[in-house]
Amino acid sequence: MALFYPVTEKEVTKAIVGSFLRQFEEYVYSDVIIVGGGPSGLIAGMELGKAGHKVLIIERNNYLGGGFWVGGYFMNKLTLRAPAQEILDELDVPYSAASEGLYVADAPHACAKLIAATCDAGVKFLSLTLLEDLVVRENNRVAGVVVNWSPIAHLPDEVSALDPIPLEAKVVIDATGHDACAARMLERRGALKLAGEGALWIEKSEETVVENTGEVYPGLVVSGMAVAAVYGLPRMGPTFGAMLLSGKRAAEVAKEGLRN
Ligand code: 48F
Repeated sequence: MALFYPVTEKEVTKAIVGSFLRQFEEYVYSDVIIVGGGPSGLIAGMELGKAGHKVLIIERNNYLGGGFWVGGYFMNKLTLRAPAQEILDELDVPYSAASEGLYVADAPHACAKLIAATCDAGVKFLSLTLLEDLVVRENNRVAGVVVNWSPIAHLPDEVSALDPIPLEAKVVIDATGHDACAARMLERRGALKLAGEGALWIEKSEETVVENTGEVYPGLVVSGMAVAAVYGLPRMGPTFGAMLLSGKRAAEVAKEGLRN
């Protein structure tokens, strides 16, 4: 008597393909597409998903979490300044006080819980998927993303001539971190000018990144470190409170966009 139920290879492959394609077809149109599955993109997705919106996160890597797996250098401890530890409470992540107003958590624990909470909120993901361009339609409004298989970026030209495909959304959030990839697509066409990130200054960076999180172009919201790249704010370095608060703010701005 075998331990497992008898299922053959073709059934396993059919289950993967069928399940993926059904979801892919459903998500060719979403309320919100978030580009980048780092901390700010995940939090934004979690909030929008909890509010009942249909959300797709596009991530070029085969794993989610971006810079949230490691605190800084090679050390897997995250720091957050008050009041951002309240989000760790929401996610049920343990942490300790390092000094007044400064908290430390285990990065793998926090990252895993954030990914799980985003999944629990109903958000769907496309992995190994690279943002190649934006869909821009009537009234110069961003109306979706153009994506391709991300390994294509590392292939020689002769084999990388694969056409990408477009996906539509009512709102797109650029949560691609320091690269600000979606905003750069608009800069490439002269529609936006990016100031580029400034030198590191934690306090100034955290305040101004959260403050400036918002719609940077009709239909395009920037979140997380992409905000610093767009507005020329200082870089933040090894602390994460502003990523979480910026993601929350991006979700609020996106909700406003969905209402209009
Ligand atoms: O870099 P990332 O973690 O961005 P974030 O959410 O947080 C920044 C912090 O991690 C840290 C910091 C402050 O503490 O300075 O760096 O703003 O996550 C960005 C995600 O976007 C993906 C990338 O792989 C990462 O997971 N990404 C970047 N470009 C693309 C992309 C692209 N063109 N297409 C798809 N995904």
